[in-house]
Amino acid sequence: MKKFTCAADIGPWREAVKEALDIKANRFAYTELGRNRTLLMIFFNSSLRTRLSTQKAAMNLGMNVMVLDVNQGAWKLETERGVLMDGDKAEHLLEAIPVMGSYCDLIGVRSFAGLTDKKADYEERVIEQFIRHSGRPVFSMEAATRHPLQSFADLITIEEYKTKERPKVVMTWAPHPKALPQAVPNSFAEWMNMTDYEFVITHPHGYELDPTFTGRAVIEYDQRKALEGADFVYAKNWSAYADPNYGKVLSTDRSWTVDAEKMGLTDNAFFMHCLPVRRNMIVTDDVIESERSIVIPEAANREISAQTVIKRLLESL
Ligand code: AN0
Ligand code: CP
Repeated sequence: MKKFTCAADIGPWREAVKEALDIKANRFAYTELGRNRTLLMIFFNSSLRTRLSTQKAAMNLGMNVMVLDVNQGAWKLETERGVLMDGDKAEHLLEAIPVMGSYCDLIGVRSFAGLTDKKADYEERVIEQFIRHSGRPVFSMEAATRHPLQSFADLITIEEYKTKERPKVVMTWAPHPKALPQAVPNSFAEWMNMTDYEFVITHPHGYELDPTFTGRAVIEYDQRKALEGADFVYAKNWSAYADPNYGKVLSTDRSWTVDAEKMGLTDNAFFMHCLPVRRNMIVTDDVIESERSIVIPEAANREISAQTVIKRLLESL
């Protein structure tokens, strides 16, 4: 594997999950693989899980790890070519990227959608420049349109907890006060569409995602109907994708919050969320604290998805 930015990069999903579960059972089996290799993690946005789980995964493989928070202590970076740099940005990504590449063997990048220029976001201009100019294998730690390390961890988690061959998985939009990217729901849909699970997406009108990602999913505007018989409920907020409202919050309607009454419509479903989650906006305290909530093991599997991906990237060096 030479890069990891989307579902296709992982190849056959069952093999990937099997490899991940083998790693989970023996996570120190490959401590020589990363010896004298350096991972550089670059964050343009905040993180708790991605930062810690990816660093831990690299350490499990014997790697050295460097972390750069671009917005804390580095020069402010210009990302667009052709700009007259007479403002507050002291350095261009086109110099910064090959310089960063010269200090490491692998690069992880977190760069969220700006949510103002849909074309720029969906062209993935930032991570694509890293792929083109760093000279190193690059993996996404959430880019503008996808969060594949999260989706891979989600898939591993569903495979661990499912009790039916083809579970019903329902991804539901839920309210949030701030505009969030579509990366997590796009990516979750992309990974679910690789499987043969029953997959339903529910959201209010106006929150339709890019059909390239939703693919074969059934779109159901009635949240209660969507939840009937669900085995997994995957809650997430996202801002509007469709024009002219790209990147906007259209509703904070709390009738979409996942609560115990709604979980009662499911087939005793497990509750999932990528975290961080705003309690009583996205999900009520009692649901996230219930015994059917698997948000903590889901987050723990981020170490496993990252280790599987970094292992494969190291093997390609
Ligand atoms: C981010 C998002 O929705 O993309 C990161 C989630 C992993 N969430 C927030 O910014 C709250
Ligand atoms: N789920 C996830 O990626 O969390 P962080 O934003 O804390 O990394």
